[in-house]
Amino acid sequence: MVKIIPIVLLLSGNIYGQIVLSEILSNEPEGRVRLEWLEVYNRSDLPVNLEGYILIADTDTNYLPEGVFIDGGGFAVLARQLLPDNGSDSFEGHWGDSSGIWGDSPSENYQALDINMTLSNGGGFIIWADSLATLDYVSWSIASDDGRSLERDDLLSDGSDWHDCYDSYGSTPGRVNSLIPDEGRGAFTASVNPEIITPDGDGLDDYFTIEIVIPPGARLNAEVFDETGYREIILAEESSQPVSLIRWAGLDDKNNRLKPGVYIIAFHLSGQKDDSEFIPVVIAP
Ligand SMILES: [Ca+2]
Ligand SMILES: [Ca+2]
Repeated sequence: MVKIIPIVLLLSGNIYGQIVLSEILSNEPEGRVRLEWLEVYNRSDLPVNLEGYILIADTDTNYLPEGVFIDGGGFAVLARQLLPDNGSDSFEGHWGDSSGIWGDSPSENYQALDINMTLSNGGGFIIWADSLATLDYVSWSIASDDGRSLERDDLLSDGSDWHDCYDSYGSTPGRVNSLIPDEGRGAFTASVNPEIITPDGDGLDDYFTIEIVIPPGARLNAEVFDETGYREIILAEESSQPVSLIRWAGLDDKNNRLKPGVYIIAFHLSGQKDDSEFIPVVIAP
């Protein structure tokens, strides 16, 4: 009797090691509850079946269900509460279109499923495994900013570091993670271009372009003072945007054009980092 080797079954099995943990949101936005989630990434070119994988989050162990495939190069979100339950908060309600159904809008174009887990803000760990071995592991011991995720620096590197999300939305579920700015991890930089403006409406040097990078979790105040120390305008107040671009045309807080002269733009950082920077600028006649 000829023995038939089930090659097809072998090919359709899991490709272990291709799925990595890519993002974690443990500190829910605005003090809400049940909104924790984590994201995994398929770094192979082929669809991967999640069946057979095991997720351990602190004391909760989950065996991933049958029938869920992640496309090659695709993401999946494992959410504590994917869909609303009797009007409860849900991942779909916060990061989707709030229809109560997952997958019915362009913002829901990736796999998402419910998982049994509670992620502590201030510290915890997640293990991604199969029945044979731990495949990936991440832990955290400092609470991130409200609603700000932790992201893997490099999806293709096994031992990658992680960083607080730099995206202005605070997280990037189902899509590529935010990049650490060129200025570097934890950097605080402010630059103004040009340093002299001629706000006469000729389209040339009519406004300052102010670029600011702050560490995720910090708060920025940016104010403009005249030479006597009088505050003319607030350009940013308690802003938590890690990367921001402000255009200022030399107007005060009542929208009046400031008289020609030297002004100081003061940047103050608070929260996760305290720091200040002062940049003199000139409004020419
Ligand atoms: Ca929906
Ligand atoms: Ca992401």
